[in-house]
Amino acid sequence: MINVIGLGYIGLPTALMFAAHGVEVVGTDYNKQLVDTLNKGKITFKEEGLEELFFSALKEKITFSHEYISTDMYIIAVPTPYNKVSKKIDAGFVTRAVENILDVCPKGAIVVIESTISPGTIDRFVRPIIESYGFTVGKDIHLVHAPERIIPGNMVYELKNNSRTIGADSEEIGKKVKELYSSFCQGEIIVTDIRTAEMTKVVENTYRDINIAFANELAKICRSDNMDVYEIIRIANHHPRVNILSPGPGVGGHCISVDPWFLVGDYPGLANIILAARKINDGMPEFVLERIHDIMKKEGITRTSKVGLYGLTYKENVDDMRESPTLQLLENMEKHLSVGEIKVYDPYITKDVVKGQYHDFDLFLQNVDMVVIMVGHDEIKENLEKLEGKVILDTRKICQKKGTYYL
Ligand code: SAJ
Repeated sequence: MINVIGLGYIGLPTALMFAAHGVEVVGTDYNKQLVDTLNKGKITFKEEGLEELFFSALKEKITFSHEYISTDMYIIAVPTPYNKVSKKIDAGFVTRAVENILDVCPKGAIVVIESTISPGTIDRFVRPIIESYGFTVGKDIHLVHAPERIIPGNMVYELKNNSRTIGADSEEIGKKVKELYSSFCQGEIIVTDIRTAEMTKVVENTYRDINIAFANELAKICRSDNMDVYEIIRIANHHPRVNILSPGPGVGGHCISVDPWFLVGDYPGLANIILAARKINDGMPEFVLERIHDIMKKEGITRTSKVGLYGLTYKENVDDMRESPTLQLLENMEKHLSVGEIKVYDPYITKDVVKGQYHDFDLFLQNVDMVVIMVGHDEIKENLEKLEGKVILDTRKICQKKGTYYL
């Protein structure tokens, strides 16, 4: 039996996947309301294929609780935010989960940490806790780091098909955990040591952040000298060894915009490209604001209230707003004391979260002259004809209509 700690974006699909493949699972979360919802047979967030997975898991052995149980295998999937000032990891959720496990687990238990952690987190924060309980790591408790790699929007597929990394102190434990994940994972499972696994995960997300920053910097260069960045990237990517990602309004989400900071925080003076990339990507919402300003002037739009931002989530077809470029843009506007007028709409966000928010696409469109496409949800892709007559700034390059403005 395994106890999965943390039933959020990673923990829930993982718990369900194990259960659907015959592993007995108890899913634990300190949020009682979330546990109640799951126990009532309702899913807690939208994700392609998650509901089906939920129902097949429910047919097998899975229960949800807000308590930790005594078993010999734990999987921790709790958040690992970073301290906004020091840029270092805040490992508080992970360490509290480990303490709660130590209160109930038998000797010999394996504790797998799936949450993304900066290199050295297990050495610095987790091993000392275990020792303070009088346990010996590697004998009484075994530690493993098996970082998740799934992408919101395609989680269920990727959970099954991606390859994975497992970092363990000994080959024997690594092998045991590999066998467990093999119950559903069809990708290659690579066993290594813990520090390598920690670093590899952060490196993967940092690679993507730097690549996106490069695309964003190219967008700015091309804008300044009247070149088409999309055409340039398209052609460059025909080179067999070039693969530049797409420019956009900024980088959101809880991973790519967060993990590179761990390296900046831990290796100041060494993490230079990484820091520059973070700054470029964090500066994109401001660049979009400048574009809006220029286009308004050019088109004779004098009131911000006639401008509408389409999309509040950090990317297309998900309901996740963490670190979203649109929220960053609105924050920037607030700094300039000019928030409140601009209109906002996102089909995935049904609650009121910002001022000037609409919940009906047509009504939103009726009230604006200019639409800024911040997120390329399918809804807008399938309804581009509704933008007829509007001034359009498309930060995602999804609209081919003549006269559309881009980054
Ligand atoms: N973005 C661009 N241009 C691009 C691609 C993305 O501007 O060409 C933006 C997106 O719009 C979004 C942000 O970057 O705002 C991040 O989105 P994403 O789809 O690239 O990644 P995430 O954050 O949803 O998921 C990532 C994935 N990591 C990698 O691809 C290396 C996923 O595999 C990880 O599991 C996840 O982070 C995580 O939890 O670490």
